[in-house]
Amino acid sequence: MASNESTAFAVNEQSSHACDAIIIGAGFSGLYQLHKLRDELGLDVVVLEKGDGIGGTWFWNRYPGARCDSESYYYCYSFNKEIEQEWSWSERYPEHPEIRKYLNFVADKLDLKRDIRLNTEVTSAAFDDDANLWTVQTKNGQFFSAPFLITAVGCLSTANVPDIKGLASFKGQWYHTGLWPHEGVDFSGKRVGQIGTGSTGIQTAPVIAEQAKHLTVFQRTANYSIPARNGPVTADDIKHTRDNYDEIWRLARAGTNGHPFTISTRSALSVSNAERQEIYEKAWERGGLRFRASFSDVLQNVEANLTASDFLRDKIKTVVKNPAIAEMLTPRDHGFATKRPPIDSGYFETFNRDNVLLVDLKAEPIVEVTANGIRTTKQDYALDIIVFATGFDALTGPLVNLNISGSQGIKLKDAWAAGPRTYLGLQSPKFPNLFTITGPGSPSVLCNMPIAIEQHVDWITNCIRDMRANGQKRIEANTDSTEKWVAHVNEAADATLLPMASSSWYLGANVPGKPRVFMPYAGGLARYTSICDDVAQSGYRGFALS
Ligand code: NA7
Repeated sequence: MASNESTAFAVNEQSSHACDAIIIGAGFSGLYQLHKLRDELGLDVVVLEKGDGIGGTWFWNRYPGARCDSESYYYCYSFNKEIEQEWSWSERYPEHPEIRKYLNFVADKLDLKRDIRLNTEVTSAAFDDDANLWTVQTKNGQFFSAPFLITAVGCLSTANVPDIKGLASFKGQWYHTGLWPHEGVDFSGKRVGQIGTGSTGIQTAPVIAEQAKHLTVFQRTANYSIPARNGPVTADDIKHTRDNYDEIWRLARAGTNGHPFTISTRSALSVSNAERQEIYEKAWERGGLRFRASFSDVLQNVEANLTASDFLRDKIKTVVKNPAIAEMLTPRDHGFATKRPPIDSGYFETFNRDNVLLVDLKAEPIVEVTANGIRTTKQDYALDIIVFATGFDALTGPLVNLNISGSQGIKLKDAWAAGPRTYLGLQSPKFPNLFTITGPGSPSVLCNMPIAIEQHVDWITNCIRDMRANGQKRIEANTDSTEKWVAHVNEAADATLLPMASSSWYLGANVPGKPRVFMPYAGGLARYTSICDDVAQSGYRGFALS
């Protein structure tokens, strides 16, 4: 017994690693943060990554049809001209393997992999007040310590598998889209049940329907969707983008959502019905998230929102042949874009197929999963495979699950029990020297992510650079600045229609028991960036530095 204990201790001692900064996660955020701290500040940095490859969100989300809703030419880094000029995307919306290929290309080009530890899952992180040091423990028994801890864990990385009675008794296979098997799933000849019709469910249903014998879609909340109009990127597109990257990035940073297009300055209510219809029609034909930018007030004014919602509801009727099914698919309980708007490739058309059935869970809730399928209050559906497209414990889930204890041992899960409390989404009081890239309270998921990530990473890097230049060892968000920021996040959300959608994951409503708090900052990326810059220029107002 004694010898076992001493052996275990020796292993831990041997595997403990001290460095200047620890980054958790090797997706878009972790890779860029590593590059900035290591190659610009010259720090000794380690990235700890749970997966056996890099890619973050895109390492895990490999479900059929998984692709990004931002367009490829701007779903990428903007910090390196060579990468910009050397890389070319093949499709308007990048599919998951191509995004991983891109991130591997970047990592190889910048020689990042030598500082990334794969298969290294963080199980806890604790702050030592006396030494101003974070110590991180991993599942394989390693310890890492550093003055700075930076989470780059993504906002949508904790799978939400609903706790449905009887799931363990199911004789078939079940999968969550966010934890998809790398070898893929063979749907041929299978009866598949898909639960969930968010962005993921809307992407995957058409692909599963083509491959499976039969698909039953279990829908709790009907959703709006805009056609993606995906297609190949041409040589002319690539040349045009490469020639115009400076302007593309300027536009992306100047906007609300980090997309390089401007939101119209006209109200939807300022034009005639005919003109409005024509504008929506053009946006529908062009496809993608840009539809939302057709007018200035789609997300600000209920009447304006209704014009967009009605337009999209009518489109469902024109696509879906069976009027009863079209009605089931028509969202009636929330306005367009008050929940994250999906974009699709043939979603509504899928319900015209003979091998696809739609089940309305509001009319017949799921009672249980049986050995042979799903039982609702009305009937049994025999299934071979269940696909959970049921989303994520968004924003807070990935952070709370790291089991973080801050100053005086306070746990992040307790500090955030009533909802996340951050200053600028970057730090939380009592968690000194811990930075949360795209944390709750920042624009994060309301943006094209790489642009939001770069803004955060640049700010964090500059902050650490300034601290080192000034001989400061500790930075901690003040409680009063945090309370004011939380109030401002609520105020920014309330100035939009976003809080209207009571089942939105922006509010945490998709996870039973999670506090209902609007989590991302809805004041827009440009405004947010200028607030962060101003805070830094003022000598980090709202933070305590020592
Ligand atoms: P979402 O958008 O959270 O969608 C999850 C879907 O699953 C949604 O339709 C939910 O219905 C449904 N859901 C969740 N729990 C259940 C249970 N218990 N029973 C039935 N249906 C359920 O996740 P996605 O993965 O689609 O998208 C996440 C983001 O990834 C997306 O917004 C983009 O930013 C990229 P609900 O609407 O809650 O009634």
